[in-house]
Amino acid sequence: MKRILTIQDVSCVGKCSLTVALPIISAAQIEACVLPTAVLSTHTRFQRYTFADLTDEIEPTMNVWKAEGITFDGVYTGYLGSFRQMELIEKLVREFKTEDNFFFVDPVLGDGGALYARFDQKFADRMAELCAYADVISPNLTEASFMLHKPFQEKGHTEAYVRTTLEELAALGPKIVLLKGIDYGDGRVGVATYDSRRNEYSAYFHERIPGAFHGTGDIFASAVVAAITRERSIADAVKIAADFTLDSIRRTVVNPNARNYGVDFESALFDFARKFL
Ligand code: PXL
Repeated sequence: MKRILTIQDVSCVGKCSLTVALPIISAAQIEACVLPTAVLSTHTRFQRYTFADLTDEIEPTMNVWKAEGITFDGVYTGYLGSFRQMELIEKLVREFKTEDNFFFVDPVLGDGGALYARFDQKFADRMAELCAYADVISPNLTEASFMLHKPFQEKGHTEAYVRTTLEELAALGPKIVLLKGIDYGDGRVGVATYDSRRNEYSAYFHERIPGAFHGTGDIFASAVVAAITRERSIADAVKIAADFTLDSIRRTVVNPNARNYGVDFESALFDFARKFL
């Protein structure tokens, strides 16, 4: 069985980060190891939240793994809580990255043109530096615009804009860029992909369901990581992950009593898992 390490927070209530990454990775029959960056009562889009920073645990934990000879088929980072965490993650990658495994950075910073609570431009700049170490990054357009110091454009993108943005993100250092939230104004939304090694561009579009859905970036990233780990191509991984995210949103909007703090990916998990039998 493959083994991956995911580094992000535990939001105790709120369907995001580790509480979605763990079941999704497990459903693809991959061992999921965790390095929690913080424990929050609720994610930071709730009005109130506690935040217990776990930065000091990172180095001792990684030293134990190193001494025990533990290896990973992939390392996947999501929401990070401090500048020092990024420095320690760079160290972890130097220790655990080999020719045969991958480092995936979901540069969680914001959405809808704005940064999440607790983050500022400096944090986005530091995240851009972390992306240099990655094999694959998966920003949305908000995160791309902050990391690149470009104005945010929600809709009506042109092919030229998308290509330039992909190339600018690749210039940060990652081999492959997955850029979420592309909208050519035809009612669909998509993920554009650029493989800088092969100089290949592609895109996958699907129906846009109106509304903002929390945690969908984490669902998408976890599903892509799972599919890559199970040796799917990048194009297949993007399709599997985007379809699963859309399915999760669909199953949420049909429920009139849904609490708007995360989507019902649980209802879509069985169909997702069947792709990895
Ligand atoms: O879904 C991204 C995310 C992860 N973790 C925490 C968050 C958010 C988004 O707001 O607040 C703590």
